[in-house]
Amino acid sequence: MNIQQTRPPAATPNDLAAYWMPFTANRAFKRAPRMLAGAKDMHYTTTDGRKILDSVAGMWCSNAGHCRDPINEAIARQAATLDYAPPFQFGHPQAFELANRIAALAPEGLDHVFFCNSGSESVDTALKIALAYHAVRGDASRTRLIGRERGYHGVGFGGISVGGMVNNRKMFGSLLTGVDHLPTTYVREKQAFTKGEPEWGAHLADELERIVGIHGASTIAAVIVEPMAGSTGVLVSPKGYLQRLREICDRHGILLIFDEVITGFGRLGYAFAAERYGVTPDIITFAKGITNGAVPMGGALIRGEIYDAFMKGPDHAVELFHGYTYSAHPIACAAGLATLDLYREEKLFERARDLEPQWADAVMSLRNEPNVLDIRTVGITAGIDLAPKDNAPGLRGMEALNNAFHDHDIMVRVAGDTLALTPPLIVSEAQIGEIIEKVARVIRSVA
Ligand code: PXG
Repeated sequence: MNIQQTRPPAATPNDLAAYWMPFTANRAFKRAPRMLAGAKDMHYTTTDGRKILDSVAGMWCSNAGHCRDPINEAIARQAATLDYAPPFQFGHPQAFELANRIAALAPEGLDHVFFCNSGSESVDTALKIALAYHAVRGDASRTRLIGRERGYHGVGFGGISVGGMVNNRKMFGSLLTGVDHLPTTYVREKQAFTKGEPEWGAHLADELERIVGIHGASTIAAVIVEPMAGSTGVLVSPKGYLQRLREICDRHGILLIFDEVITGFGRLGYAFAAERYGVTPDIITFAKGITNGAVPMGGALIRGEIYDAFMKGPDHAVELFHGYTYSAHPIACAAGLATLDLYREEKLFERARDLEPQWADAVMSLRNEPNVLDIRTVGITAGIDLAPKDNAPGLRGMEALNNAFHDHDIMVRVAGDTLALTPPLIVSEAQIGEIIEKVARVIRSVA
């Protein structure tokens, strides 16, 4: 080992210039960095040794809490045994085992898994499979994709095309052609301060009929929605909305894709939100929680009939021209298997379900804090809309994130002026109390 390898890493790099940080106010960050050095269970530690309560599971990822030994040990074992295996024309046992395990958690019928490395890739994968499915069946005029206003489906060109958050779209050209958007399901006047699914709004799914009326069902390949729109600030599906989308899709031969990158693996109290809502889509995308965030991984769960439609033609021929160098990476698969074991052993999905009423009550207790315009909750999530400061949308949110970290030892997420709370599912009742107390102080600090 040379000297460089044995030297302990500097606590804080002294030059922050080279790293162009993603989705970050780079200049503000580099003036006052929020630097993380370690993590365990419900807490991060900072480079200056403070303990920060994690109220967001990293970024909706670490549902079992941080640095869990069984996951770390599985990663280390796998790295020492099979570090990399080419996924095209070769396999390794953990990939098949993990696919089986994920399919077993999914609603009946969703029994094939395509692996990739992120939520964005999982969305591109789902959209491409939807288009190709219609093509292999001789229905190649079905090319139109339908997303939703305020939807977030990652940052690939497919994902930003069907996504509906303007800042993620407006700088990037004409995007995919042939995309339409459903309206958002969120209307504050009708839904403010709802715990769980709002009563009002199922009829907004009928907008899909209107879109069919404009373009013709024979041109539409798929509809993609998040069962709970997370990134835009926790927008909960109204009661009956997803059922209605399913019915309309069925009527017109349109595939329904649920983007469960956030809602998968327990966030709403079930393995997938599809189960909570009793609605089975044709494709589910997942990422984040599959490895507890410890190794990048994403994927798409596919209905058997879709898979079967591709399994035609000569035996030696590749059936789908799609895949990634790191699809089903052995270390990600090992982390995924250990993560699913942990979720099962600690009954974390059930735990989330049991905690939901208490969580919702606790979060709603913030409704009289200054500038709170709305609070939404579902599963172990919450969105808290704060009034924007005059002429400076997003400033109050950024100040809240910053004050939370520097002054109140808690990590929160913000989307504009909306705070999002999504703690690891191991959160204790006492820690829920601590989150609420700290967030109340944060909200007051930006009053
Ligand atoms: N789909 C959904 C529904 C997501 O929430 C992605 C796709 C993309 O995943 P990748 O792995 O490519 O980032 C996401 C990502 C937030 C936040 O603050 C949410 C996400 C990413 C970053 C921030 O809520 N979700």
